[in-house]
Amino acid sequence: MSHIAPFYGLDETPRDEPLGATPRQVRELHRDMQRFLLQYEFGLREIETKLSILRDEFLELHDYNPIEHVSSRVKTPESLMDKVDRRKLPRDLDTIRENITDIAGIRVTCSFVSDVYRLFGVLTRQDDVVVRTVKDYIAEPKPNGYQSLHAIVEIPVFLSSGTVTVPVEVQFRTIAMDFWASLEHKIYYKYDKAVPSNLIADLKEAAIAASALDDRMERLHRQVHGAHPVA
Ligand code: 0O2
Repeated sequence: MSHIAPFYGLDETPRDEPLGATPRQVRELHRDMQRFLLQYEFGLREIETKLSILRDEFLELHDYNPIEHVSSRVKTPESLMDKVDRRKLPRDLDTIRENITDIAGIRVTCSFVSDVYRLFGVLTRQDDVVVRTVKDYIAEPKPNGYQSLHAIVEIPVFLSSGTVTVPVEVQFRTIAMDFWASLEHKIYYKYDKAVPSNLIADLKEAAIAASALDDRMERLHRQVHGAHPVA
């Protein structure tokens, strides 16, 4: 078990017992957690750079930008610990590294569904990107209507101390899917996860409408510009 455990409540110490860490130990524990999370920050940067290069290349070659927006985040220590607790995992960094694969997350918003799959393809075909899992909630939306293409990819990060392989969760979705997911997320938290059944039904209908809009916009786009070039 990593020695960072007590400071972040990662050990088995009952919560009402004093932790008894000295200021120096506290500083060291902070540093260790920062270093742990920094590796995920570096993993994010690697994937962000790849996406940025792909976007610029598409623009140059095809005068077309398949990426509307990219956002990214590294989980905070608090949200990471919440997840560890929810999953009832032992509280040590090696277990966290092994089991929590969305510490680094990137969301890529595209205009059209075809761009989602095209970007997923060109990113995951790169030699240094290893696909660990894929969940295609576009082909099979979640029961609440949620749609997106999720992939956990592993990327090498080259440090002075050696190479580490970092998992990054990449979510690809369209603008319409993103709009829906962001509203659903707000509603979910407003009702503290107990969303009234009429709203659940409305949200499901809205997801179907968003999907129909995606189809329609893509058809319109193809009528005007033809099929997109395949990279
Ligand atoms: P955050 O803050 O966005 O990271 P797991 O993450 O493995 O415990 P699961 O369900 O197996 O859980 O993972 P999955 O299906 O790949 O979904 C994880 C992320 O997808 C979520 O992260 C959300 O970002 C998004 N997501 C999944 N389902 C929904 C949904 O129904 N509505 C919305 N709005 N977003 C969804 P986190 O960890 O919840 O939060």
